[in-house]
Amino acid sequence: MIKGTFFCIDAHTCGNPVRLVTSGHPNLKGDTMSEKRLDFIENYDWIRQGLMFEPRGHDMMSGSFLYPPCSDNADASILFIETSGCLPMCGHGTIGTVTAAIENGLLVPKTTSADDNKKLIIDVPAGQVSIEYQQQDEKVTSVKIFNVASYLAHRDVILDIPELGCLKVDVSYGGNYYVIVEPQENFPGIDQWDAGQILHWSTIVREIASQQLTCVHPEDASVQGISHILWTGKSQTQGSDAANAVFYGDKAIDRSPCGTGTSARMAQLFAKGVLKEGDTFVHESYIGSQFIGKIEQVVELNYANGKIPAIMPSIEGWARVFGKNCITIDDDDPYAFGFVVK
Ligand code: PYC
Repeated sequence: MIKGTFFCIDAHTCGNPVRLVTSGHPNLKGDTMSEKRLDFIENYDWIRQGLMFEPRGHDMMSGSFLYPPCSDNADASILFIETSGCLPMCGHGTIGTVTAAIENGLLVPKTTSADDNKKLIIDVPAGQVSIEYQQQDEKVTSVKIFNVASYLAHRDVILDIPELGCLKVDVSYGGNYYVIVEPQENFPGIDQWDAGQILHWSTIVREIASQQLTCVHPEDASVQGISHILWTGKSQTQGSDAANAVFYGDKAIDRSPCGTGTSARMAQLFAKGVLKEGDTFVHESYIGSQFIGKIEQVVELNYANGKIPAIMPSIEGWARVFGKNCITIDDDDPYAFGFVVK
């Protein structure tokens, strides 16, 4: 028996996939995207598994559903799906979703003034983000996201990694929590490691960091846990300020510079005095594609009984749509809900 049929628009943002699901949405319970995300995880995760994992997806697959706005001021809401789960926020996913949705007439800005043209407000599980996009004829040429408040959660933590040695890391939030590893004695930099080494050590670093550290968002406890590892090293593309390789899921290295990772990295560099309000930060992916990051504003987040400094980052990038397809998830198929080859 067929469990679901899903029309999808396939795109990539600076090299990383975005599958925008345009029909077959489950009706989710909740008033906010944070509540709707929890309902999806509890009751509809089979849709994510079927659409993201092999044989319909692959290790890097990532996607989204557009929903009506949850807030009065918003144009739409996005639910993110990925091989790693349902992210609270995804930068490359937002850029790809906005590009595919605008180009296909699925999203039209509520233009109440001339200034609102090509601007959107989107509810996401991690909060609310604003968008400014550029368009030439029917093509969206760039999307800038004004992301959620980002902050350094743990500083200079030592992780003892068997067979590698100690690593000194930071943990920073940019919509997801990232362990950030800079070049040091036991890690020469991403330019010196191949993809196999990054994948191998990432799962171990994530497991040890998760045992040792607690990461819970101070304003929404449903946003928690270390899901991503951001390794840094020398850049290869002209104009880049820094390079990174973000690990997620079980076997993925982000092909884009990673929007939430770039936000987390800017928050870390701000907290360590390397970047300041107003600075731009061109961030390069493992394949050399670039996002332009900027520290738009410095703010404070409520934390326990006090306040901690945070930044309001923006990230700008591009996406290209390359296909449309109709995917069924049929109970009759032994691989209806996908598999991962380890
Ligand atoms: O762009 O935020 C991002 C992202 C998260 C995981 C993969 N990409």
